[in-house]
Amino acid sequence: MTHIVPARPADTNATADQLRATLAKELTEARRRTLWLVAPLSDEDLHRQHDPLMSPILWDLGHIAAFEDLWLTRNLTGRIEFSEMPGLYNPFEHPRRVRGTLALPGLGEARETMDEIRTRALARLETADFRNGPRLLLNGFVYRMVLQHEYQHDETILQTLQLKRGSPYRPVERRPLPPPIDIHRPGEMVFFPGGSVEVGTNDRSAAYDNERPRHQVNIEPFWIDVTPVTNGQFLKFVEAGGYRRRELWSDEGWQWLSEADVVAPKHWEKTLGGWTTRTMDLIRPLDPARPVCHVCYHEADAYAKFAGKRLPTEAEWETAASWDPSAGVGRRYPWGDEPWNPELANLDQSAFDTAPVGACLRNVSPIGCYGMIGDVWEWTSSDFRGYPGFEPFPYAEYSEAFFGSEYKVLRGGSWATRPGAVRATFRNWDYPIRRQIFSGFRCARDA
Ligand code: AVJ
Ligand code: FE
Repeated sequence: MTHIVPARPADTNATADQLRATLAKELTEARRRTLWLVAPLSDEDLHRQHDPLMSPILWDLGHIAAFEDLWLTRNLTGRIEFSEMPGLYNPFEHPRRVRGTLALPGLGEARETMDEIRTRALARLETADFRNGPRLLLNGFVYRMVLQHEYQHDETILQTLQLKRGSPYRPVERRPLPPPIDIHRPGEMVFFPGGSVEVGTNDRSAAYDNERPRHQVNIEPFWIDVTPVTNGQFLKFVEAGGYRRRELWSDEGWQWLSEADVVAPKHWEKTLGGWTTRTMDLIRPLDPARPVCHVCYHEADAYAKFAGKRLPTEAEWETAASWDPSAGVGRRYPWGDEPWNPELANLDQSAFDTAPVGACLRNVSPIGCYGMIGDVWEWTSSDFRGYPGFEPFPYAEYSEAFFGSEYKVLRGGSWATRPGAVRATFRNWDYPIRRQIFSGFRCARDA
């Protein structure tokens, strides 16, 4: 009697090999980028704590490698014994403000450790089973989690470099940006008629736990700005005494303002010739066409009140960014499901600046909002909380530990975000007083 072996789909191995090759290539590319960003830095710049809010860059490098070791070699199949590695590079054991006092290795030693961990991770990848393994490995999820972790720390490093002490950071090279375009009136809005939409995702191959599950929400009709609020618009708020008008600020915002002693967005400076802004080593006269950047939630909220508007909720933001009313589906990106390229949005760091709003003509959502992905993270009015039915996966310290009313959600990524780390459903969060992030906003209004 012939033994009938159930046929395996012919491409099973080929597909797994392809996935292995793709992931290996992405890991290599991610590391090349990280090292490219830090290449111009001296040993002193790498070890220094440039700001109490930020780690020494060497800590980020060691932490990137330790996280990779934890997830891609030690935790890959067995049960997850700890969710963050113990020791020097555990973020919970050592808050950012004290990381300058840790005994961090030199760059040479750090790079040896990074290489050694990478070699083991790549060797282990060769035998990874993406189909029958634990959920962590299914479809290669854990590799994309580790990749996104490195991408996110690249943006963290760029925040540090924007705050750098001593001589400003000078990038090795800058990708050119599209010229300004004169088709949108500042503050112009589009209408969404309301109704039942879906937000979030059920994807388990790349999405974070906080993006799941996909769920229905009922949205009231609303208006939302076609572009992020520009420097030109925000300057009107500054010049109208916005920072001194109590009635524009929430109690919490006013409290922050009285302690912070702030009169304009971070990195704006008033000179005899007018306001200037600085991005890394580039100081220029305030460009009215670029999105305002480095504002905290309270400044965004006060501006919105000044303009007779409000901030969007994150469900409104996601609807405006990705909901296609005619198809009744959400897109991965405003422009569709096509993977990012430099013409679609200002992402991926190498421009080292924001672009004029609306300049990426294809960066438009079905309802007509421009620039929802890239340039600046956009503050929403929503607290960072789990969606209905949220389940922590694979570790509670990524998202769940931060749920509650302390953090506000930001959406859409910035010029400093790597494309693999953002999509219409991606949720970022920070304290409402924070301005070190590449953060701006757009406004909404009730119908
Ligand atoms: C998602 C940007 C808020 O930096 O705290 C990095 C990302 N989590 N390592 C952060 C993160 C663990 C996280 N944010
Ligand atoms: Fe981290």
